Amino acid sequence: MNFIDLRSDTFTLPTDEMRQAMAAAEVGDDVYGEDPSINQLQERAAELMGKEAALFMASGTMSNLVAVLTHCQRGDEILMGDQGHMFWNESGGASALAGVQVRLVSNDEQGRLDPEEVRKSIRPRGNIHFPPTSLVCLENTHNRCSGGVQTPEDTKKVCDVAHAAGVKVHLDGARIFNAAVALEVPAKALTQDVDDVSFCLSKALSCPVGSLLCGSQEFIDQARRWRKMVGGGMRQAGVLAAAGLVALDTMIDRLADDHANARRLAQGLANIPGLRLDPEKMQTNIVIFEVDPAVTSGPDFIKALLQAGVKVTYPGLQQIRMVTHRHVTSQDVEEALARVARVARELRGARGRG
Ligand code: TLP
Repeated sequence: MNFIDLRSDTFTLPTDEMRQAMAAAEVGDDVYGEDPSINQLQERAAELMGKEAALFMASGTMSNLVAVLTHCQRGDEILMGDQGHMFWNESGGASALAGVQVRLVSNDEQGRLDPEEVRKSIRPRGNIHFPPTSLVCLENTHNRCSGGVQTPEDTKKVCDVAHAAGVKVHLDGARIFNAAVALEVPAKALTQDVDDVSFCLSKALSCPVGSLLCGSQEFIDQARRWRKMVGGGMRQAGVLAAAGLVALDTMIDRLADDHANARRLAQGLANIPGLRLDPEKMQTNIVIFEVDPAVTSGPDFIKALLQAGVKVTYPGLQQIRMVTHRHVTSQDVEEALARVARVARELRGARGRG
């Protein structure tokens, strides 16, 4: 069976050009700051994000954790969206390892936070009963909100509220380039108001490993120690940076193809009875839809799709997520739609008979 793998853009494989660059990479000991390829990638990342400095990390999860460790003290409170990846998918690292209390504010359908709710949720320092708020975490694009994008204005509104209260803002920009391509703005327009941003090389950009944390020089100097503490100080990591440099040159503009495929996928899914989504709301490469419980349960739908050769994941009980990426062609999208339509029809038919 030829599977169509829509589980995640993390499944993208390194290109031949990346593999060649990795083999030829100039390397050194990065714990000593002496890996030339890592240094080049960090400079490039900082420049792209409009920040003073950057630090290479093993993963997006490590970048987000190190950002929290760097900005916060134990016993602080941090605010994040109730659909945030840092809340749902990072094993509770902020609480378990950084010792902060996580307070949730609502994400709207696009993954945005309401600046007024953020303002009201911030707790000041100086009252011994309160954990003081030290950080607000944003996410762009927003994974659990169907890859929704936040404009520079959306981001600025939250940053203005946070900064007025002396609170820092971290942006989980794992897919920041998807947002930049969708909005047709440079990535740094989306990061100019936040204090730091993390972005990933190992998602739609096709690298095997890697994420960059970017911020002020002072922030990055402190983050370097936290990264060492959590075991993220790597030695000849330049072999990984070499792939990252190729990715930044060759993998960003093509994200528009993934977005077009996701739009087509969403439109097709919306026409299948028993599936619910609004294709107009899909902005980047993540499509999330609901399965009508009258048709079947989400987990059973996933099993049936797998048997039909379509791999997907589930962000919620009746929800299915499909992610387009470099290995999914427009023909794959049509084939996936045909398979999904067949599975849904068969399940509806079986229900009808039952
Ligand atoms: N997301 C993964 C899963 O964890 C859900 C995926 O397949 O989408 N921030 C965001 C917004 C992410 O989507 C992810 C990964 C991360 C951080 C964590 O990155 P890694 O996997 O490199 O630790």
